[in-house]
Amino acid sequence: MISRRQFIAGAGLVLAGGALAQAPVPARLELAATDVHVRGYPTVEALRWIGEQLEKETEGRVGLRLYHSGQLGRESDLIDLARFGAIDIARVNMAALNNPFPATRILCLPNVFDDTAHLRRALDGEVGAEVLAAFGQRDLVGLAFYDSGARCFYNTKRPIVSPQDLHGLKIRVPPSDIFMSLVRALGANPTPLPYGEVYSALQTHLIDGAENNWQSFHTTRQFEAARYWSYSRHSWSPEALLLSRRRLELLRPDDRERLFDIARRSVPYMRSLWDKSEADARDYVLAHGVTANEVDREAFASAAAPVLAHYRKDEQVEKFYTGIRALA
Ligand code: GTR
Repeated sequence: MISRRQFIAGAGLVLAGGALAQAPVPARLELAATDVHVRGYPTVEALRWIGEQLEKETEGRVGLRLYHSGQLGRESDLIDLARFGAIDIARVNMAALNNPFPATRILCLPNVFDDTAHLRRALDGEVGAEVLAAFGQRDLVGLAFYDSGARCFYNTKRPIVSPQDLHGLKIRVPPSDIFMSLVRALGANPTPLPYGEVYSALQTHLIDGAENNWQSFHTTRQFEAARYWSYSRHSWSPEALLLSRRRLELLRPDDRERLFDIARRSVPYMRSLWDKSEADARDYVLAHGVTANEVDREAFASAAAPVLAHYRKDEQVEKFYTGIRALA
């Protein structure tokens, strides 16, 4: 398998070549796509599907090479690699985009979405379109959103029923100021760590817990160490599929349109995989000894309210918030 360093060195050559040549369009272009998840995870399978459709619909002019399982590094680095054209497609979570792309913040904040159907209506509507367009400000093209379910807390110590139960616990968060403030507002100590390090951090007790969806909890095997899952549903932070604008320019105009269209069509495919795998992941971990409990939803909502109130002082966040709540 190619190492991350070899890949990036190679990409440098491609970029240098691309800068010199400025088109002509190559006879075949293989797009490098990245994901931190393992084979079989819905986002990875959606990328694989995109690759198959691209091969077919461009008659082999465009293909996709998939680097899954975080082979090319952590999400915050992948975003930069895509911006500079060293990779073509990055599938990353909105949390990793919150700091550089303020338009994404509304999608991670607490007390915004009621359920998956509500989230999907917002992503498919005007707010979704505006957030996708905002990626254009920094050399990216927003291709699509994917679901990521409700994020919930899990830990090695005890069931979390009210925010008080989180007090004193070290909880891993993704690289986002929103997640840092949210976990702090709920009374725990936020510890930012890359996704790939969470399993061993739980095993070695560097952290007491983390928060994520059922599928991530299952496929990373974090459930072997963290035996308490608590249904806090504190964020619905979805996934983004981002394309490097530099690399887009290497595609024939009709193939660009094909790629946009295939990415759009991958959304219902991904959603069907997501809906099925959510229940499977939950059943699997519960059958393997994890206990799940409902939380005091009102106590969580009121402890998280100051975080939302703080971000709503921003005009764009407020506009998006009003638009999303109108779809509730
Ligand atoms: C998952 C998401 C990943 C990654 C991870 C994390 O839900 O699918 O892309 O962002 O969360 O917490 O780092």
